[in-house]
Amino acid sequence: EDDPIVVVSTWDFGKAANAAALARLNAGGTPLDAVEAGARVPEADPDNHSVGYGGYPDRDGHVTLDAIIMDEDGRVGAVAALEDVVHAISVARAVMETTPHTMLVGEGATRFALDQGMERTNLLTPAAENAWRDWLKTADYKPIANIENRLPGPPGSALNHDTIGIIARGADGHVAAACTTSGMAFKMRGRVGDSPQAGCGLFVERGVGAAVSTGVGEEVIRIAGTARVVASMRSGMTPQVACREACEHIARLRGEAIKGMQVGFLALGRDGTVGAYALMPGFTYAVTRASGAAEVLPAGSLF
Ligand code: SD4
Repeated sequence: EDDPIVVVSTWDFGKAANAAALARLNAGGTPLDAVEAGARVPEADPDNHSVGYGGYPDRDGHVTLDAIIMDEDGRVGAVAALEDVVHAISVARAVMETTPHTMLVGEGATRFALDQGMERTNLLTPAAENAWRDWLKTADYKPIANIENRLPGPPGSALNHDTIGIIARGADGHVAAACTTSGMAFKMRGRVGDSPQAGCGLFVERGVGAAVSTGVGEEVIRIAGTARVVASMRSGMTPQVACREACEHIARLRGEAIKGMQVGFLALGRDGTVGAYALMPGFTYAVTRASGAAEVLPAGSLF
């Protein structure tokens, strides 16, 4: 764990994102460059139905993206309910670097992205549109993360995807994080989840570390989940114990209401220690060290 360079991210598909992030670090990029490069991988992947291009739409058929990027100097930029632009994370970064604000939403966010020279793209792929039309037959919204797992496709197939949260630590020990998603499939129009909100989808604090979250955003927002995980680490908990504590708090607070819902936290401590925990089994995360050696690990779970 004394190797300062490490990239961690949520879910199996985080491995490809980590590789892109590590390549940026190795090419002299900052941790911010690295997490942006990593987040762009699933954003561009049409087979990932909960991030970027190919994401499942809201119930009115619009793909809307939420993303945030943050570093340990308290620099933060985010977009919510962004439409027609693939790389929400790069729009978030531009918000951080070129505006006096921390978040732009909806039409204003799209206009800003186009002004920045980004391309307008229809994000709704035929596969995602078909899934939406199928869903419309019942229009039964179950706010269950990994809702796409219940659609045809074996577990671990391209359908088995979710929001990405990614944390990178560079050679100098500095940390940055990013989180990007198309949110819960078939959400109400205008719904914004945890992902683009600082302290919910991610949080970074100098000298402490960082945390990211995935799963049913409403449950993360109720406890300002990643702000809590990082605060717990600040007061001495290991990343693993801090992630577990946040899950326990959700369970305590919500009882029966969270039955069948998934929330997962992933955290990186100051010393490079990685920890993760989830409400339900099935949450995995990818850890990539400087050598390029990558592993995908299952997180512990409360239930
Ligand atoms: C959200 N946390 O919008 C995200 C969803 C997610 O698809 O993690 N999965 O609530």
